[in-house]
Parts: sequence; structure tokens; C-alpha cells
Amino acid sequence: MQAAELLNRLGVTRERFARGAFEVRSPIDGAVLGFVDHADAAAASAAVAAAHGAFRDWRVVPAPKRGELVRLFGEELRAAKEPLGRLVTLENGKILQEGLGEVQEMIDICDFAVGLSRQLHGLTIASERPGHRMMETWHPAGVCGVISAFNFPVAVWAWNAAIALVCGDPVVWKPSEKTPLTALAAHALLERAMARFGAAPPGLSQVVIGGRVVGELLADDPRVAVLSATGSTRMGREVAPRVAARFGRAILELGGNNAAIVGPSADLDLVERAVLFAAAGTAGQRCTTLRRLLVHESIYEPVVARLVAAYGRIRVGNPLEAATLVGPLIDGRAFEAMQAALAEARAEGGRVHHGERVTVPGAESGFYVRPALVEMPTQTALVWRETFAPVLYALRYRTLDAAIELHNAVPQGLASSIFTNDLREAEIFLSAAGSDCGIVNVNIGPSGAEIGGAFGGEKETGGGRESGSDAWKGYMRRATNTINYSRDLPLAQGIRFGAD
Ligand code: UN1
Repeated sequence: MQAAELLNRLGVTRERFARGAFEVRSPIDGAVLGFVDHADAAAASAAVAAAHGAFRDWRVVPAPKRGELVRLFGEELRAAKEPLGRLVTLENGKILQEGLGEVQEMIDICDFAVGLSRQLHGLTIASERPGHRMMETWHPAGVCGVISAFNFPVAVWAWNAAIALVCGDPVVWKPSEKTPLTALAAHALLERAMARFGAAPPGLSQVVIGGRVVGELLADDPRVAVLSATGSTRMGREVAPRVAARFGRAILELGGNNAAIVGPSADLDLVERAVLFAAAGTAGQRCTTLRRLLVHESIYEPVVARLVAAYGRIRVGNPLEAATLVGPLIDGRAFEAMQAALAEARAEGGRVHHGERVTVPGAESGFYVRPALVEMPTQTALVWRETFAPVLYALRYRTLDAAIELHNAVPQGLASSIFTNDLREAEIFLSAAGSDCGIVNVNIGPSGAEIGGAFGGEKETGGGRESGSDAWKGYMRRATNTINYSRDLPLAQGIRFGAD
């Protein structure tokens, strides 16, 4: 089924995808999928104004009622999983299994958010004063801006939107310019849910297709109480100071440089499967993609040999075909960045296995590559950088301490894992002296996180947390309440003030 038909089915009207000045092409074969317009700053500002207006009404709707809207959205997503997943594949190039998985992630976060809508609870805290009660109340924070990246064109928005909406925050979404059509489709499903819900204030959720000016407006506008931004560390470096300058709240999910340590006792069958999914899956274009493999010297040779062989067998091709494991890169720039990294690796004494362009019949203009495995003598400046492509650097280590040091030496801190059957090694890696990342796994790769946990990382990854656990607190403001039900006025800290 072609894009226009999918968009129709998903409820996007032709004016929205067939008439604009900007062409949208598929990374699969360069086919034109549609045309969109880009909003200017004034249009983005109008969207924020409308959302800000909606906030007055939405904040006082009881949270479980707000949850009902998200429940309906989850129903729409369930019904549209196949066409939306397919559209993700057409516009982003990830394999269909992963396109469908992305929609499943949206469904899961809706379920989570619906439950959460009855549990936005604060603490009751013992007061030091007789006849007093202290408690915390969580209130909606205000408009939530969402800036999302091409690699998860709809799921990351859904993590934010589902939580923000139950928390009482209207949402203004700036999707990646590379994936506007999936954004329009996902939003059309939310619009269907809002129509069924009946009581959503106008402007409650909006999608603003556009470039840099839209992102800048969301960063600068004081009406945007929370800005959740996913993308490169470079983008975060621009967004964060602008939000901070107006004392806004930013939830940042930026670059990763995720590693796995493979200890001497590791189950190597598990390692092979996990590395293939984590390093080659999604063509290396997840923020949680495995980029560094630190292997104990006693098993380094067999592990690398096995992976090089497995990489040679990966089916690279059209992501709509069931047997394909790796689809195209998003564009030529990603391909050039990958090839530049491989050239740099060679210059630094690295040994490059695979990584060459693959020609796919009928899709010659697509940037298909065989994922690369690069043996590096040391962890050079190149290895410190996140190259958003399927390049896995392999390094050897002698002691676990040295491995953890290498592991934590990079500037990013998103996801990590250790493969070991040695309880001590696993626990050390999980301990305060182990991995410094926001996600730390044992015997599974760093990618493919479930929505139930808080998602995000430290250092240059930005420190934000989205999705599950108590990440919802980032979308609300906390009020500490002290209530006096006595007839006296005892002061805290035992202060005496005036006559008594
Ligand atoms: C991202 O790449 O921006 O852990 C998000 C994962 C996914 C989310 C990745 N659940 O791979």
C-alpha cells in the first residue's frame, strides 16, 4: 500500500500531505511520499497560544477523565497499528517489524498513562507542629513542547504526549523535518480520539511541521512550561541554555555512545544475537544503539570472528520485505558520516570489517550499507563520538576495572550492558562504582527499552527522563501544603514571634 492510501486511511486529509512546498521522500527508494508546508514562527506561536488557552480548562479536568482520552487514543492506535507501522517504514526506512514495534510502544505507553491517571499521588509528611498536616500535591505544569527525531518519528512523541495529557498539560509537537507524514498520521489518530472524547478543549494537542524556527520558538516561549527534546547533543546544547535563560524546564534525551562489556563467562550465543539486534538493528539509528563492544582478552578473537561472520550474513535490503534485518540509512548525509568515520578509523589503526554500500535492485538511490564492525587498538577521539550509523567499535580489555574505566570514559551516558554469568561482575557493573549510564542491563543489549522504566541518561545525554516509572513528575509542578487544623499558631523551628 502506498503512502497516500495509508495517510487517507489514517485520517490525514489530502491538503495536509499533497500540496505543500516541501517534498517528502522515502529513504527506501527515493519515491516522493508527499508534500508538506513548514510553519513560520508566527504559526508556531499561535499554536502555543492555543495550547496555553486549552491549559486553563484541561488542568481542572479530573486526571482519570483525562486518562479516558488517552485510553481512546490507545484504542485508535490498536486499530491502526498496521497502517501506521507501515507508514513509519516508508518514511523512516526501519524494517516493518520495527515500524510495528514502534506503534506497539505507543500503545503500551497509553496503557501505562491510563493507569497513571489514577495514581498521580503525592506524599503525606509528618509535621513537627501539633494539629498540622503536611502534604504534597502535584498539579499540571502547563504547555509541554515536544521536539522529536527522525529515528523514532512517533513513539517518542507518544511517550511524552500520553504522559503530559494525563498530567494535565497540552502538547505542541515539532516532529523531525525528515518524518512529517508519520507525525501527521499519528496526530490524526489523536484527533479522532479527541473527537470521540468530546470534551477536549481546542488547541489541546497540536503538531507543527517546520524547521529550526519552530524549535527556537518552543525553546524561547515562556508559555512552554516543559520542553522535552530528543535528538543530538548538538541540538541539546542549543536548546538547553535557551530554556534555562527563561527558567523553563527541559527534559533532554540526547546522544548516546552505548557499550557492552563481554566478560570471560558470557554466554556467547546470547552475545551474538544481542549484538546483532543492538548494533545493526534499526540500521544503527537508535539513540540506544550499541556502539562499543569491550571484550575480555581471553575471548576477544572468537567473539569478534563470530560477529564478523554473522555481520556477513545480515540481510540488508528493502525494509518492507519480511527477511530483511537492516533497511536504508535515513539519507546521504548519514552515509557520508558513516564512511568518514570508517576512514578515520583506518587512519587511526582500526581494522574495518564490512561497512560498504549495498545496492538494492529497484532502490538504487537508497543508502543501504552492511553494518560495520571495527576493531580499534584504543578508545580514540573517534570512538568518543556518536556516529549515527551502524558502526560498532570492538576493543579488548584485561580487567573488569579497566573495562569499566573505558566504558565510562566517553562523554555520553545513556545505555549500557554487561554479558556475564559471574554474579560479582554483574553486581559491580550495576553498583555505584559501575556503569555511569541511565540504563544499565545484564545479559541483554542496551537498546529496545520497555516503556515501564524511566528512559534517559546522564552527562551529554542530557539527564532527562521520559516514559515510565516516576518520569511523570517532570510534567507536573509540586506544591507543598501545610494545613493547620488547631486553634493555635505554632511556628516552625520553635520561633516565638510577638506575644504568647
Ligand atoms: C531513541 O532512539 O530515541 O530503547 C529511543 C529503545 C527504544 C527507544 C529508543 N525503546 O531502543
